[in-house]
Amino acid sequence: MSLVIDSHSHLYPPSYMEMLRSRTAIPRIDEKDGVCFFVIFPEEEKNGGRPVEAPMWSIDEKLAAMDRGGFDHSVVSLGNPWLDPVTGPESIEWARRINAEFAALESKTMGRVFGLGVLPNARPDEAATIAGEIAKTDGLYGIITGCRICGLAFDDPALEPVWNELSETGLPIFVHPHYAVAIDQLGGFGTILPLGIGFPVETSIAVSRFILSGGLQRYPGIKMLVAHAGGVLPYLAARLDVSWRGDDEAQKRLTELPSEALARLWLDSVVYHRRGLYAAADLVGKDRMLFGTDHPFFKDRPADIFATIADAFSHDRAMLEAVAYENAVSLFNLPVR
Ligand code: 5CU
Repeated sequence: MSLVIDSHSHLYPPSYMEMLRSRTAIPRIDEKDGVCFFVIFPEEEKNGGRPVEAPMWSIDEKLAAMDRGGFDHSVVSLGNPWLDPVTGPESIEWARRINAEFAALESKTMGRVFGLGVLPNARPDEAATIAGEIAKTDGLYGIITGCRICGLAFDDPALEPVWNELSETGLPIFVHPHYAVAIDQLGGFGTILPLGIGFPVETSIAVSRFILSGGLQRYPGIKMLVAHAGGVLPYLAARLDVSWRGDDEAQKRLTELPSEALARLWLDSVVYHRRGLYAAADLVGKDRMLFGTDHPFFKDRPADIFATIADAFSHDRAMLEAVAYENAVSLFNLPVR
């Protein structure tokens, strides 16, 4: 393999960790007997949270994990729930601060780590302004967002300034879950059901709402990368098509099959098994899948995560190279030879 790029990798910079430490509501960091605990999900409120570990915040630990996995580069983004806990002008200030920190990662790591920016939890026109600033910032290669922007669902007409800016600038947007869905039905097993089922369904709903509103048709310049191999979309795309065919109103908003629009997304490879990888590759094709690890979450050894894709695509060298690095270079326009 010429190169390997991990396109799904998170970091909580120390400034953000400080902000979590100052909070009493979730998301927050609690300290008990000198140990810090990360409490960002409702389930963690009940079980006391997870110990804060250096890979969550340390760029040196990130580089060490990349070395262990054999990854040349990573595209690193702020972890969930991003700037959701701060609103208005405070959120704008945080967005500029965090974006400057992520922009500096490339030079700090001698070009191994490339940063994504974040949008503030503010008014859509303000978020659009920050998106424009990110597009002009050296060292930032896209943005990460949750499944709502400025608290709004992706099909909300108020978000048009944001979509317009992303389409005009061609700044890639990485869509990632945090809140899960049907959370009242997912309790009782720690974070297994929220993370295992609620997360991918949350992402799938957000992206489907954007597609069904005709968003990708109105804004053809939008480059949307979807976390966790597109959630349940690779499996359910044909079902969306069947439902769309039976709805005249839906066909006015979106004038192509949902699966045709879905095929213009980019998906990461964070699905952990070959059947999932094949379904994702079948939906978007060879040029739109990107290798990712989700570091620092889950404890699978990074090299094993890459081995899963290497094994799944061992019969197709061109596909493996595309997923391992070529697609990341072209989607994010990374300065990698
Ligand atoms: O699976 C994931 O993506 C995550 C995540 O993003 N954040 C987290 O706390 N656990 C798992």
